[in-house]
Amino acid sequence: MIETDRRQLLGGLAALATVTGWIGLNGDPAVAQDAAPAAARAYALPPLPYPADALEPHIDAQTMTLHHDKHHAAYVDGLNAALAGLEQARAGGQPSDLAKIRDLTDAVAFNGSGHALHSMFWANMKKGGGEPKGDLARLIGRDFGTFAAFQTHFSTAAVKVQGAGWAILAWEPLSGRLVVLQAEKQQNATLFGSVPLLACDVWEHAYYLKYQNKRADYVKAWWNVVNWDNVAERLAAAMKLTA
Ligand code: MN3
Repeated sequence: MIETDRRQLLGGLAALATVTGWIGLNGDPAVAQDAAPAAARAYALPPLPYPADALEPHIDAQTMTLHHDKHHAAYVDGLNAALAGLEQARAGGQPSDLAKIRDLTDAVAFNGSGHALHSMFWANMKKGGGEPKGDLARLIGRDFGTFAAFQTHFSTAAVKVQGAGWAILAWEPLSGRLVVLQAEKQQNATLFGSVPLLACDVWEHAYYLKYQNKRADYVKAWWNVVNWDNVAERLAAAMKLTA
């Protein structure tokens, strides 16, 4: 399988990661690794799917390199550390061994959501941008009125995230519709069951070097690098889920 196809497949799997849990660890579904020791099931940082300067001038190469190599890597490391901590605590066998369960569980949610969202974020972008087509365009029109109305809704959600977080377009399988969510930090204010399709990172680390405090300018520029084909692939996979 050529590398591009493999990445597209992994991108599709990543779309399902939040609803199925242990998927896309090193690219293999968890079912194939049931017998592996915990260390072999550790999460790994996926490579950027394009050169760091691919999204210039909208997102600069230095920001991309730091964002991926330092920030995303830290979420992967934090997730693995938290899971190792839980494993060690369970091995003690006593409730007292789990005294730090709140911190550890919070670390799984924060770092795990950070890893999932960043993995999707890289795949959500490409040089050239464009406009949604097909089912994605039709459902955006159905659920938001027009593409322009959706863009305004999503952009405002992104700009208005309190502190650090994300704007997210997600498929909500209970009602079978698209929704715009905000995530504070990586994991708060989410909607369980929904499948993220497109996310805009509005942590300052995503834009401060080029845009300083002007988050709205970054969000406006970000639309130029949305990979709508990737979003459409995620939607097709998510729509196969039943509530
Ligand atoms: Mn980030």
